[in-house]
Amino acid sequence: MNSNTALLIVDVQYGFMPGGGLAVADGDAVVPVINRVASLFKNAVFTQDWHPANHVSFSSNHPGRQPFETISLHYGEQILWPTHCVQGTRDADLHDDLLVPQAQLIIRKGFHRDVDSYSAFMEADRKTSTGLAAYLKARGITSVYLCGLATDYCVAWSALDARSAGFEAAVIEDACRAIDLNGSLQKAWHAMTEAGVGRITSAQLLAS
Ligand code: VGL
Ligand code: ZN
Repeated sequence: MNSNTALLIVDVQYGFMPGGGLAVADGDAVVPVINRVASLFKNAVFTQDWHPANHVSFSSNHPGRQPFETISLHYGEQILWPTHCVQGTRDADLHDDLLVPQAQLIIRKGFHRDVDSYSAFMEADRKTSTGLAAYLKARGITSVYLCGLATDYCVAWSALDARSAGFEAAVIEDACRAIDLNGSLQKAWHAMTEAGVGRITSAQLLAS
């Protein structure tokens, strides 16, 4: 992979693994796939969902509400999630078996109590930048490949924002797993296809 391409490894954390706070089915299956493709990339960035315990996205912080219900917040609709990836807990740790020593940046997101952030680039208020686009541009990156968890939330939102910020973007589909809530996976792929996000497998990448 040439030096203007980066791998964006989204939220490969215990909270999204089987047994985690917001478990994604088969979430741990992405780890060996990511390790295989990562060796192709000179540049890699991790994201880490990093919530305070009183975060607005947790149903536990809204008395009478259940996980996966939706509420209306100042920036729009918010899905209420089970408590996950609380700062400093094991649930928030990146998976121990990830082997990507060339990654030099970890973007932590969802830190602000009142705003969620699925995307690695922009918080859910659509105003607060994480700084990732400027970082990538400063390093001459023009194209990003995405992998991790979950396909239909943090991977998809990051891929869409990568396109909005002017990057080429492609999702490595077998290096992701989805939550798939009320058709969210199909909706996410539709939106990504419309936005010009590519779709590739790890086998295609490794053979290229
Ligand atoms: C995610 C829901 C809430 C994700 C993070 O990583 O896709 N989904 N927080
Ligand atoms: Zn989260």
